[in-house]
Amino acid sequence: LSACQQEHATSTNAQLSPIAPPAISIVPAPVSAEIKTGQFVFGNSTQLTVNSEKLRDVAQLWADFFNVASGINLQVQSATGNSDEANSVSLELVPASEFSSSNAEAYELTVTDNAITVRASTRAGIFYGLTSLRQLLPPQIESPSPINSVNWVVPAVAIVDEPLYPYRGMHLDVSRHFFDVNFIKRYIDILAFHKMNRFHWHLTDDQGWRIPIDAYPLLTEKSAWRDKTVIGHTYDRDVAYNTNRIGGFYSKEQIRDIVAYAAERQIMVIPEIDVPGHAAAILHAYPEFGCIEQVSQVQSNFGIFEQVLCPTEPTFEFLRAVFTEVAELFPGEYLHVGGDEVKKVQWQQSPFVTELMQREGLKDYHEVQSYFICRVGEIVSSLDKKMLGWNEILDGGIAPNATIMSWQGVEGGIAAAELGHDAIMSPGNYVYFDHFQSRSVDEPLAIHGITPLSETYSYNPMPEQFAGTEKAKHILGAQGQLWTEYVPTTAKAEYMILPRLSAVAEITWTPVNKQSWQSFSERLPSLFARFDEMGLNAARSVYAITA
Ligand code: TNX
Repeated sequence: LSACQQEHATSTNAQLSPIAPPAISIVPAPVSAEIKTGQFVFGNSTQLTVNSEKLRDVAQLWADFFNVASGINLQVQSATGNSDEANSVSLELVPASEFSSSNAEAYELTVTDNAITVRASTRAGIFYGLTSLRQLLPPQIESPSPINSVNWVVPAVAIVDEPLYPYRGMHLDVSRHFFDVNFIKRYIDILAFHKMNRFHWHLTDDQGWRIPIDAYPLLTEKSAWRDKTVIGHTYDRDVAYNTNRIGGFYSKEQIRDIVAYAAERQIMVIPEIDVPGHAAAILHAYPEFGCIEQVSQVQSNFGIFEQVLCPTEPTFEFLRAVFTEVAELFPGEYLHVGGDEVKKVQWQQSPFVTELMQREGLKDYHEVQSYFICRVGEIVSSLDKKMLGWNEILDGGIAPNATIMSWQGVEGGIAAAELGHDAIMSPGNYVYFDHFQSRSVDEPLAIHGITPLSETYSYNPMPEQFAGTEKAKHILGAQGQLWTEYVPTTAKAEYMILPRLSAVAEITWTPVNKQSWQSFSERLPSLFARFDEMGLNAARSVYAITA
């Protein structure tokens, strides 16, 4: 290795040696936690009380979770008004004007020998307080079956906490490989465990369309599947499927179920319908929305393909129908329209596009892309949603009200904020989890380089020049990405996201001056113990010997 490579190798493979576990081990680390003497012991007489009926479902969700491993059947009860009821967990919804923080996701968690109290001005805050309480319990609380050998105790502590950013997201590509409802819920559980609040669901791409649209049934009938036998070298070459038709899709009922499941866990689901590129699956079903005559297959390979939607009126009517049905399924404020990696070749071959450019005064194909996205933006606005797109939608002029997801570095996010638009930071070299996690030869197949845990942890979503300025409010937060070209199984998906997702959770929640790689490393063993209990296949790459 050259000197420069060696430096890279050591700086990106921070080796960890065993260290004494900290007294409490919460990820993401709270704003402040004052450890006291004593402990709270859960038992059969422990009560879970709510001071407002609005908290009953949040409380019940936690009781259902707690009961599984502990076997203690916590009953949710209305508070009697006597707040020092012995051996009780009290959830208290407080009027915003009387609460210590104006952050809607803030909470306070106090544990004494006699009582646990969670206070917040919102249900989300209470949920996060309970999530911290979950992480104060022994790791075995995560077990899916009853454990008799553990005392369910929590150390006395006073925690005051709130997130740094309002957008703490994780993405999943279900087009390159399809993941079933059970796994999507498991994925949402992982986010919830980390107090993440946005799930970006990449539902369409060249390799498969996963959401039914009643007005255009062929999208799923034909394009939810790819034929393994069409092309020799496919993503699926290493997977022993017992079928040559690979793929699948979610029913509308399943989608509603997932959206509700996420909402109970304070997570907004953001659907992505990727246009005008990444359109091979669309054009397989409906070739008439392309610019040239072609037979488009649902792709089985990695790459950027030429298939692109043509900016004709029938195409926009199609997209209006699609986004209308999508908007009905997803109550969240955003619709993600993709916009990434658009090849312009088929536009260049189209007399229609030449004529459109003359008519609309579009100087080049970047402006055609901008025209396309602006038209989609009008559809999205008419549905009372905000448009979210990858940073390429800045090309040729950004559409009004668009929020940018900055993946090719941070420049797109910075440019958007400079223009007064919101941005979510998702730069490939820090938060793309299809990358390798270490230089070990044992790492499974990955793409696009190496992004070790320490590298993800080192990322600060706030561009330096914005810190403390008016522009800072446009940086909504950050998001980890899992693209699944080379992620055919759920075990591998878990391996790729864990524990790098945990690092994203911490850099978006914990104040920058409280973030510490040393402290995070000390909390890792407890995190791994919890993942093990959950049966999650987390990567231990951070301990890999790679010299
Ligand atoms: C680029 S990131 C893509 C995806 C690929 C990914 C692989 C983005 C907006 N587009 O289509 O899956 O690279 O890392």
